[in-house]
Amino acid sequence: MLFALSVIWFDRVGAQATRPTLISHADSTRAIAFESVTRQREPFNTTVQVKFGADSATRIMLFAMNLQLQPGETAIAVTADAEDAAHTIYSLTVEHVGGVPDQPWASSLVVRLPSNLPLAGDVLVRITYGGVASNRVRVGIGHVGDGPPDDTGAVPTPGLIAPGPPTGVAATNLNPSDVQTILQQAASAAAALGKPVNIVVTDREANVLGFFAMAGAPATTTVRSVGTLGQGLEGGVVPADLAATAKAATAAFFSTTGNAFTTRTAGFIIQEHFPPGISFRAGGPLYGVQFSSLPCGDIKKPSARLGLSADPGGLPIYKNGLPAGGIGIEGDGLYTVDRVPTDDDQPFEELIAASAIRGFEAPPLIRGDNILVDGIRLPFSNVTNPPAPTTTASIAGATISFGPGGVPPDSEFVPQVVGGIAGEVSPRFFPFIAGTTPAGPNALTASDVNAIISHAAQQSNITRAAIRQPLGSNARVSIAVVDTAGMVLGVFRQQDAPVFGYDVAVQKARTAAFFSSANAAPALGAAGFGSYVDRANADGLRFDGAFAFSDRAIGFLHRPFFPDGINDTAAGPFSTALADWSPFNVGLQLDLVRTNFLASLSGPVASCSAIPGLTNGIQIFAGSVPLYKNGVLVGAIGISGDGIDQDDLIAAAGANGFSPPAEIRSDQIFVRSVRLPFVKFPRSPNL
Ligand SMILES: [Ca+2]
Ligand SMILES: [Ca+2]
Repeated sequence: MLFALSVIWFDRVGAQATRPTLISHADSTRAIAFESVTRQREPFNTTVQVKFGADSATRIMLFAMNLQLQPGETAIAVTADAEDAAHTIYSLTVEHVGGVPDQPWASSLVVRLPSNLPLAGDVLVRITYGGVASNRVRVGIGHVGDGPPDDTGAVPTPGLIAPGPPTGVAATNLNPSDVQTILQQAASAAAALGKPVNIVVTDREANVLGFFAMAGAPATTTVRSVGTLGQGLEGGVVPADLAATAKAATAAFFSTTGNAFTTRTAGFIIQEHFPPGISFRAGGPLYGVQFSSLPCGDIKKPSARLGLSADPGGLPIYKNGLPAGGIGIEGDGLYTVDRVPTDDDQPFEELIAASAIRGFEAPPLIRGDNILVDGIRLPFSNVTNPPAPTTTASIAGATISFGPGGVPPDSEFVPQVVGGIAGEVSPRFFPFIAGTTPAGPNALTASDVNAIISHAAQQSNITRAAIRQPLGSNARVSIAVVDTAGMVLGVFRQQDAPVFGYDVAVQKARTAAFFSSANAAPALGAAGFGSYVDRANADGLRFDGAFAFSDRAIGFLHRPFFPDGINDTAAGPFSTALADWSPFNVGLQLDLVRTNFLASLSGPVASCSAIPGLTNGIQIFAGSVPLYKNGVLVGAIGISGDGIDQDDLIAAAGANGFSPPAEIRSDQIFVRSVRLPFVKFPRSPNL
């Protein structure tokens, strides 16, 4: 399959022609190593969550130079061992030795970890071939770090070209035949129901892999839920294929190896109460996420086309238990959100989507309906076991998009370790850079940015995840740092963090930086949003740089109730009044991006917002704090991925040393006799 190829320098000093050399990272003796099936990076457990073979032992893939088996030899000719901190030597079984496509100088090895290997941190691993032992490289077992010291004189042994994970760099593990099967199953189900629909299959990152518009499928769909027709996006008509793509992308973006969510799940967590329809409950934990990954933004490319969707009929696709993408069905002419979660309605779009992914279902343990938030079970799909359609419909004319030879799209993300934590970065936002606004000695340096993101990642690595199975997993988030002008200084995505958080983390950071700056009120006024400033002023809020606003505070001011969730109160100053309100008519967040978002449906635009620094819009659920240096606002950190209280905690950990003075935090402000929040942490947050 695919290999991520990044050119790095190979120092041959110390490498002898006949001695096998295990490949390490360029700057350490840590092995380039992947779990052999899931392609996840260290740390490794000795058993795998998903059993693929006859036993559940973990296999890891290592890479070597100067290892060339003779004709007739098999993997048995190579042995391997590992030494732990107690200096106990464990024998590892070498199960496979193979080549690396296009890299004749390199070999790949699959070794099985013994079940009695302690989960106590690093071990030193070596291989032996023909009686000659290799160098020893570090592999994290249980966690990264600790373990025995490096061997005397050990140096990094990077390859000429470092092999990436063999499939981890593709944005899906689906192949063209899989996509054909899914489209076929969708069309057959739709034909059996007599409902011609638009069918879209995307990979994990919203690249369209398959599209089929059945004869007679509606070309458009109308945005409508509640509130006042004509306001916000209510009553807007949008292309149905974009709606189907948004639904597929939403399911794909929300789903990971630890949780599988659908557009029905999305609709459940964005409404004015959580759970929807229950009075005197605060807004949904992801209130506002529908306006992220927008086509007018600068972060998530490709976008979710219409932002994230809450219209049932978008389901995640899994292959071999791993997240592979999403399917979206649109054909009822209505793009909406389910306002009544209790009636077990089964719209035909959801029936068709469920039928389409037979054989590609999410593992039951991680489905949304096995995940509880604040004790509330999330919905997954109201159609769980669709029957096989009685007809087989033609999909002549369907588009299936793969590269030559059926190669799937590359992931935007490449592996990177930051602060000792395995994750991924986009080359667009890595290496981390220094801030330029403010200029001068207070600007965040690249080293500051690295420290902030590292500290956040290290906290996330020990934080109990809110929405991830099995219970006891650590959080996986995207971490973004911006300067006060909203320029992205770095984004780091932990391994398997949900993709939606990539755009949202930047939105959250930009929101905290913007509303904490002296520029906020003037910029809103100049862009035509003075009415929101006036409403905030009437509540005693200035947005003149005197106070530090987190996204939790801004979100609290952006609900159709104030305080959040308390019925029979007036809306917050940034929100639409409840009588007019809907998830498609929320107030300032949508108004900031509405014009450019609609324009972007017919062609590229430079930014979602007329306000500089809010290029991908703002976000209004918790998970960011502004950053200060010597008492001066220098930017913000935004976190998204694994529960909003967790996001707050991880943001605060990243901001440690760059926190606002306590007396200017938003929790020092009272609005209508209610104290604004700043951050809220989970109870017993650490594993
Ligand atoms: Ca629909
Ligand atoms: Ca319903």
